[in-house]
Amino acid sequence: MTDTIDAVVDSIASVAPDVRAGLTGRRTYDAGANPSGDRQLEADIYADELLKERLLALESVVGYASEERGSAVGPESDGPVPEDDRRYVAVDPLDGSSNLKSNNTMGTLFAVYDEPLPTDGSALLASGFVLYGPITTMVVAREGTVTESVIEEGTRRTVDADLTLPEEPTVYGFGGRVPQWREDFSEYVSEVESELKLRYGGAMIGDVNQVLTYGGIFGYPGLRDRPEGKLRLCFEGHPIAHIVETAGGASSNGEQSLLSLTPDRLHERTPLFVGNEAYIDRLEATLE
Ligand code: P6P
Repeated sequence: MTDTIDAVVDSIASVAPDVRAGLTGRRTYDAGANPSGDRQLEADIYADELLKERLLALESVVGYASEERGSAVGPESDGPVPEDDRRYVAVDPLDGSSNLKSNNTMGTLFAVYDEPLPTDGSALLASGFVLYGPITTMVVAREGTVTESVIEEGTRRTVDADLTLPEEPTVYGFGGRVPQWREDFSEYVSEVESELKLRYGGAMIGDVNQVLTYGGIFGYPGLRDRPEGKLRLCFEGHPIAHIVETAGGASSNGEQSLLSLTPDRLHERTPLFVGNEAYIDRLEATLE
C-alpha cells in the first residue's frame, strides 16, 4: 500500500484550492449548529463535504471524523484494509470560519490516527493544517519533522523542510473574554504581556502560525464560566500540540501535554496552550 500518510496529506493539499474558492458566496450562516453548538456557515458545511468525499475515497482511510459532524463516518469495519494500514482522520474543515465575515485568516486542521476516535494523542501518526492567508500554505508534522509548503494548484512546494520553533519568543495571544479569565491566569498574562507582543487574530491556525514563525505562546484557557475552555481536544488540541511539540515546543492543558490526554467524548473541549517550553513551564507552575 502506498504511503498512507502521503495519500492523506496530498489529498488535503489537492482539495485546498476548492475549499478556498468555495469561501466566496458562502459567508452566511446555515440554519444548523455543529455538535459543539457553534453556528455553521455554509462554508463550514461545504468544506466538510469536500474533505469527507476526498478522504474516504482513499483506500486506507476507514474513518472520517469532523468538528461539523456528531460522529465519525466511514467503513471503520474489519474490511479489506489490513489493520496496520487503517487510518482514522479527524478534521476541523474550517477552523476560524467566523473570520470569513471580516475577511481574515482561517484554515483546515487535520490529524491522522491509527485507531478509531476518540483516542489519545499517542495514536497520532501525522497532523497538519492548511492556512488560507494571503497565500495558501500547509504545515505537516510526521515522524519527528515539521515541513512547510506553499500550495500551488493543489500541489505542495516545500519551503521549509525542517520547521522549528524560534528559540527567542516574540508573540503571544490568548482567547476568551478577560473578565472570564481566572485570577491565576490573569497574573500569568500580566507577566507575558510585559515581555512579548500581542498577536491574536481569532483563528487558532493563524495565531499558532504566528507562534511557529516568531516564537511565543498561544492559548485558549479554561474560563470562570467555561472551565473546560472552548477548543476541542481531538480536532484542535491533539493536532496543534503534535505540530508544535514536533517543532521543538511544548503543549499543555494547564497541567500536562495535550498529547497525553484521552477524551471520553469525540467533541470534548480542553484548555489549550502551545508554544516555547519556557512559557509553558511557567504557565503550569502558575496555574493551581
Ligand atoms: P473567540 C474559532 O472559532 C476558534 O475555534 C479558534 O480557531 C479560535 O482560536 C477561537 O475559536 C476564537 O475564539 O472566543 O476569540 O472568538
